[in-house]
Amino acid sequence: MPRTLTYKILKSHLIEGELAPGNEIAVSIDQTLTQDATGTMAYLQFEALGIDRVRTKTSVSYVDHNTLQCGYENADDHRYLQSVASKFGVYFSRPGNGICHQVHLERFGVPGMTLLGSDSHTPTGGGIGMLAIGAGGLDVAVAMGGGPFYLTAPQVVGVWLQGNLGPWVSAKDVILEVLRRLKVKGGVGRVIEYRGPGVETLGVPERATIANMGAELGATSSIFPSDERTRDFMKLEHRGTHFRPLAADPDAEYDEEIDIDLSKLEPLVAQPHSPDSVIEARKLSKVDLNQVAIGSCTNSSLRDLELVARVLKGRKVHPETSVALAPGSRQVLQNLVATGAFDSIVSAGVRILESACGPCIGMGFSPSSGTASLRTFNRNFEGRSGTPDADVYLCGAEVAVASALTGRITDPRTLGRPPRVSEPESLVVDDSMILAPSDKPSKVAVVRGPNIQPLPIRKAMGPGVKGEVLLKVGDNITTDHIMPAGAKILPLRSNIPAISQYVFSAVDPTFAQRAKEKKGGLVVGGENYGQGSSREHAALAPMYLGLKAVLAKSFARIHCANLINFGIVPMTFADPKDYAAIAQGDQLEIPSLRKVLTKGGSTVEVRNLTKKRTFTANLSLSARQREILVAGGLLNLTKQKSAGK
Ligand code: MIC
Ligand code: SF4
Repeated sequence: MPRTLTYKILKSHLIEGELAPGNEIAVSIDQTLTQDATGTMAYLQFEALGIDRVRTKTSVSYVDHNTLQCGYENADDHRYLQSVASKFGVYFSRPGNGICHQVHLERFGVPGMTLLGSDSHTPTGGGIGMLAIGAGGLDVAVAMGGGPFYLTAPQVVGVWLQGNLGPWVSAKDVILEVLRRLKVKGGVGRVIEYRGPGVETLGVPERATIANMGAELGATSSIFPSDERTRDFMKLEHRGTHFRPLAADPDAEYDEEIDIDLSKLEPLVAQPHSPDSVIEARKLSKVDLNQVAIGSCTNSSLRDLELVARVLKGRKVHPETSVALAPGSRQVLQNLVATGAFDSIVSAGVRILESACGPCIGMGFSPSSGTASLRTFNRNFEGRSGTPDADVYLCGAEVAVASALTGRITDPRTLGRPPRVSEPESLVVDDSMILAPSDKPSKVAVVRGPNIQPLPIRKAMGPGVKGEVLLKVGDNITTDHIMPAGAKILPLRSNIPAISQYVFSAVDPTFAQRAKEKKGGLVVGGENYGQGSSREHAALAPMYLGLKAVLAKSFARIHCANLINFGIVPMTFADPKDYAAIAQGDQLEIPSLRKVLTKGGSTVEVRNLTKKRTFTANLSLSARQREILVAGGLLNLTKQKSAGK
């Protein structure tokens, strides 16, 4: 039977389940990655599993999010991560070495392998033909321990690319076009597979940009074939022996097909406050910019930054606009220095930031109040920049650099002929910031500073659920709404009691206090609840506050899995009209929830005691997920099983 590339890789890694869209399957994981903001929890969970060494082919721990050290917290985390990596067999990419996805692509990714990462942009690895998936830290911890990863076998969307990108049009415009068509929940339950003659016109960094931002579609992953361009990239990285060609069978069938003629695209921009609010750059020429930021795991490859440097050569950035640039990796930075491109960037008046996530996650460089910021990033959710009333626009390197010169959003085609950026003939490759794990693990002591607090664990589920609707929210609520990030809150990622004070703080600052006073309760959400990041803190911290269940119209994949992993029951409205009939403050009761879960029931009666009405909620859960919920979470279940109960 002809297969898509996605299903070829799934088949070669299948451990359990029937490989057909919609079924729960388990696959083996070859590689894992973690980053610091989700990694401390993932390694605490790994330690709790009681396994002495990782069992993957390669596991890497990156430090790229929490690099501002305005106190002991982040530095404590880094020391813990370095020591725990060394002890348990994990490579450690030191702070300053770059953003996990960029470095992983350069130094570790292998076509055809599976990669599970505790970050939603892990699918960047799809740029070299990996099946790379983002997940919560606990799922990654289990995979590090050699356990399988459970997922719903996806549908596969085939995106047929043809033609060549025109001058000043880039890979970012391809993914913005896909977002314009499919929207932020159009990829849920699906893998986006790129194919067609247009693929070979894109190099690996460009493919990685497209695969990266498939996360904004809610997709399980995105993937490109592995071909001669992949071979060139791997050779440049001195890893030619890891190359293998891979493609879908020519007559493979797709669940949906989309055609994109690259030559018809033009420079695009996503407007505030959603990555799918896409419009042509030329239509935004009246937007004055307080700042331009170039970087993030989406657009900070050597290709992008060489382009930026060539445009800036001999020019100055606009005096009213602050322009910052963060190279995706130290390798990118070293090569910019080697080619002289770095000089053009610095001479133009660009502020140079550390090679890390930085402003993408609100770690510095927040815009000034009520102004507009143009960023080559992937997310522009309200408040994520650190400035609640800022307008953040997203674009590729071409639009960003043109706008940096003029101080307003500018279609780069107005600059005349674009500079030529060809693939380099060789690269500076220096792995000295990647530390191999110890070969004497018993001698390594794990260092736990005061910022590393123990993991809270939930008790097994009671017979039913009763509680108040603590909050009712609308559609497309992001994990940035549920558990905000930024320079102030991120350093508390290893301290759940402390971070839980900020749950929903930007939506309703009284949430945490009320949840505690009421000893927990429920949250009601609209469509695509929990879109965005993989941060399990968006489940773990609400669990700590006593959240028992979330009733929504639909859920985003990773957040739904995280809720289950921490014993919070995700339920959907059988009739979306019932959403309207609930108000914040209503008392809900589901008396026999545990019984229904145990018996495999797919629906449950919910009583609204305040409104004196009853309605039906759906439980779309596998047998495994029900077991996890009844046990009060995956760690409890794993412990029970290993104790033979
Ligand atoms: C993000 O881009 O939102 C993050 C920060 O990288 C998150 C992970 C986190 O919250 O630590 C993600 O994308 O998963
Ligand atoms: Fe870092 Fe931003 Fe990429 Fe998340 S999206 S990994 S914060 S650069």
